Amino acid sequence: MDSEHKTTETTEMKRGIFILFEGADRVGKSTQVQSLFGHLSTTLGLPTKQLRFPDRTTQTGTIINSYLQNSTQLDDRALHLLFSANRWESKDTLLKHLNEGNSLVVDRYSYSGVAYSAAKGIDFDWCFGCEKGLPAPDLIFYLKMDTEDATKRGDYGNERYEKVDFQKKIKEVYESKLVNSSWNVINANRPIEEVSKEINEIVDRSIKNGIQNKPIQCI
Ligand code: DGP
Repeated sequence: MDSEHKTTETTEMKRGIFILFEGADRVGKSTQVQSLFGHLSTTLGLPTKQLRFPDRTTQTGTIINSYLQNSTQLDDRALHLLFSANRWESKDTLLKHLNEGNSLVVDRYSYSGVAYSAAKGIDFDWCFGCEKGLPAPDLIFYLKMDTEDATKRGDYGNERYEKVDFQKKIKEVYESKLVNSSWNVINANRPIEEVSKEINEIVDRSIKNGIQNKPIQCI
């Protein structure tokens, strides 16, 4: 066989996986994001990045942060659009990371936007409309916990939305209108390690089943 026809072994680069954590405040999302990041990057050796929304470092994020800390008043719809813009301005970065083979573990995204605004009484479809076209997650973990148990956790009550009645409404929107059979509902009212183990197993199984082989979808 001449050199032109020699077969060369190539390893095709796979795109990254977009994994999202959603849920009301203080249900343990940040801890689980951190834990899954460790599992993907260290245990599985996959290039992985950790992101969170709102991204408080951008210009929209600065206004959002000021609102969340009760320093700025804003119309509810204007605020919704700002949160949505905060995600849209990351769209190209998200796609770049995924296409370059980096998996993403993301703390909150479009569904938080819809749940928190719809819980204020804003029309659900209007809220959802702003998110249409953003890259869709491959896997969504919804951390489920009784509102009373979440409120007992440290630091609760410092930011604008951390009020029991409002958190109950958010939970209600998630569970009646957003969570569907494609989401992974995780009982977060258990020891951290038990929750992480269940999440890791779901992720491992999804990778084994070729979750990265399908094209990136849009919301
Ligand atoms: P976190 O950094 O995850 O603690 O989020 C800050 C707060 O902002 C938290 O109460 C959840 C809320 N939040 C996150 N995303 C959105 C959004 O898109 N819209 C609204 N209204 N609130 C959001």
